[in-house]
Amino acid sequence: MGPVCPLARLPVGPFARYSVCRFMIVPYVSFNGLDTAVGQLARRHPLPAASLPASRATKSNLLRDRIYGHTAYRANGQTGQRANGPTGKRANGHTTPFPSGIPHPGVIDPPTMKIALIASPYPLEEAPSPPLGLCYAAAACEAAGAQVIILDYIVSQYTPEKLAAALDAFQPDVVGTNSVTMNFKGAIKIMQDVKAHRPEIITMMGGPHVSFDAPNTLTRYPELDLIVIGEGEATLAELIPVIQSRPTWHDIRGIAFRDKGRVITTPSRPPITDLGTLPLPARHLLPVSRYLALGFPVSIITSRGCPNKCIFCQGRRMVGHKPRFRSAKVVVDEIEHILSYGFTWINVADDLFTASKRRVKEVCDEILRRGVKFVWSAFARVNTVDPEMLAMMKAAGCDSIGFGVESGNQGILDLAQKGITKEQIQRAVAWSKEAGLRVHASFIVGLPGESPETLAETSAFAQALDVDYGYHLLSPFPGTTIKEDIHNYDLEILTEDWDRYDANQAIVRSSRLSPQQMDAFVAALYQEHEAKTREAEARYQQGQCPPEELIWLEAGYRLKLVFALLSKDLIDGAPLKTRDHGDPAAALIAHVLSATQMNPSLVQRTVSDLIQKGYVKYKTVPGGINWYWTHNCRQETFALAS
Ligand code: B12
Ligand code: SF4
Repeated sequence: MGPVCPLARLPVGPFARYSVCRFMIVPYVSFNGLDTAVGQLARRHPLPAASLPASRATKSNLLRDRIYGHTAYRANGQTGQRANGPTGKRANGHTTPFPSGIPHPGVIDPPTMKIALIASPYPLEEAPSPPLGLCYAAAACEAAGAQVIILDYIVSQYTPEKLAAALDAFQPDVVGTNSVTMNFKGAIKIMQDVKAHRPEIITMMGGPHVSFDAPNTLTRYPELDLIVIGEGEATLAELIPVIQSRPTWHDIRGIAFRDKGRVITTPSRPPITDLGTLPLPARHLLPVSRYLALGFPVSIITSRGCPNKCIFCQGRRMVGHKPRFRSAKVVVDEIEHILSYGFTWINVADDLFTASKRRVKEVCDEILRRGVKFVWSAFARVNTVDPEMLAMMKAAGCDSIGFGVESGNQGILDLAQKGITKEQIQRAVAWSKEAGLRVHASFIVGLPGESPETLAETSAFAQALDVDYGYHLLSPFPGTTIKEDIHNYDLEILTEDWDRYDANQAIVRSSRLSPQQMDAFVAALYQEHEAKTREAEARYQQGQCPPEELIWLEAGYRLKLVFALLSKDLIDGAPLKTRDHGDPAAALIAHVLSATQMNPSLVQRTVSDLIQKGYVKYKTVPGGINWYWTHNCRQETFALAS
């Protein structure tokens, strides 16, 4: 499998970009024609042909805080309960506060520690989906006895004012966030806003970017108190109970912080050996309805670790070289848990799901034994699959598989220590097709050895594979071999502006290739597609699209519209007046239409669909109505224990 999680070129304008994310198979458009793609999303989220009646606002006695604008709430605080998961047991799936096997000095009981975790924004082009690592971190904090909320600014608008209101309402002791490199600057800005508003709050970060840039980050950003390096659960289990006593930080492995102006990095922590001891990711804290409305698949991790040594990969450094597997039972328990929220599409995002054939068989058998019906995709390495494995996956509901192919030039594959051959790529693709799987291939442009000739070779190879494919541009992330040993590779890194580390623009140059040449190569692939998109859009405007094309176009427009509703807080606005429109749904539709200026029929059908599915509801307030996003299918609003 391969990183630079490349990909993700999503249709946005409506389909300026297309995608095959190495880490998630997202709605994409086949480069071989207009026939697919976003249509994949469309089939899962068909738009109704006509508008549906608005659902009634349900009675709520919750005190609403302005956290997601209007949709997060303080409630059940009187009881001091923690939020329960759908099973009624502890939300993390454990009946005891501590997963066994993780060292921990104690829990905070009764829970007095309050932790707000922030999901930092990133763009639609990167396929926003429930933040898995943050949910694992949240579950670990809950297991340590803290009261936790997630403030999700991936699917709601971030403003410092909203943050301040949320902090005032919840009064957290600790605020944490994470980021990849490309959205680090946005994430650290939020930490700065936290400190500016309430200097007494302890701020912390985790995740792949800061794990490999900790001293630099702490030196440059005094507003950040502490960084959790690498895998977070075991560290958080020890840290959270003592986090307010700074001298004890020296004794916690796997963190970095400042002490008297010096950055201290404590000894590293070995990987967690038994993943079965971990609490389930705390998805009950997420604004699930918003993610359902958006419609991307939910990621699950069934294992951690990868023995390979691809030089561009940061993931392998995060998770260690030894694959560690969760049991098939626990994996399918989590799958059922995810499906119980209404999701129907899961992305198995392991670094190397196909590392063990026996294990793949166990997971597939367990899915089939329980009769769990859902569609899923997975990433794989071409030299770890065989026809039998692929057939098992298909039988268990897998419909697509993503391969990190990286290059069509064998010399580049070897230099990148990818450990695969072109023959293995061709064979794996052929087997996958025979098994009935849709295949996605992800390439990296700008690896060591790249030249105009190798680019031409890659282009020909990619086309000959006859699969959906996409290019990403090399992004030498902190912690990767390629960044650390850049001088060995005839490459020069042109910027440390982390905003530009999105793998969608060239930020390296070699003696044989300029960044402009790399960008032009990638752009050429998309230009052809953009031309086709423009033609389709013209037909759409004239009402002349064939049915498949219409589905495809509308899925892209719907995605844009829903993301606008979320990221601009268009639903959670000021109270709407109904008197001019008669009914609440009409008032909302009129409001969205005027805010987005999008096609009236599409707006009407999309908004009606969101209402009909219960993702948005309204309540009557003096002078009008308030529309809001529900929390999930069980909890209309998000209850915070106080
Ligand atoms: C699944 C995945 C995705 C999925 C789903 C992400 C999601 N919704 O959660 C999708 C496809 C959407 C995706 C998209 C992208 N991804 Co991605 N992705 C991954 C992958 C394979 C697994 C991540 C994961 O969930 N791991 C499991 C959890 C448990 O681990 P974790 O996230 O690291 O979290 C742990 C710790 O970091 C820590 N922690 C996490 N959060 C917090 C917060 C606090 C406060 C604390 C204390 C601790 C803490 O505790 C957690 C539990 O141990 C990784 C590879 C990898 N192995 O890391 C790449 C990876 C993270 N992705 C990467 C990239 C680049 C991207 C994209 C930019 C795509 C692109 N253009 O290339 C986008 C950006 C989207 C975004 N902002 O996240 C890079 C990041 C490199 C970097 N430094 O930027 C990685 C490392 C792959 C690589 N290239 O090596 N990705
Ligand atoms: S090291 Fe492993 S996870 Fe990283 S790209 Fe290579 S095979 Fe994939």
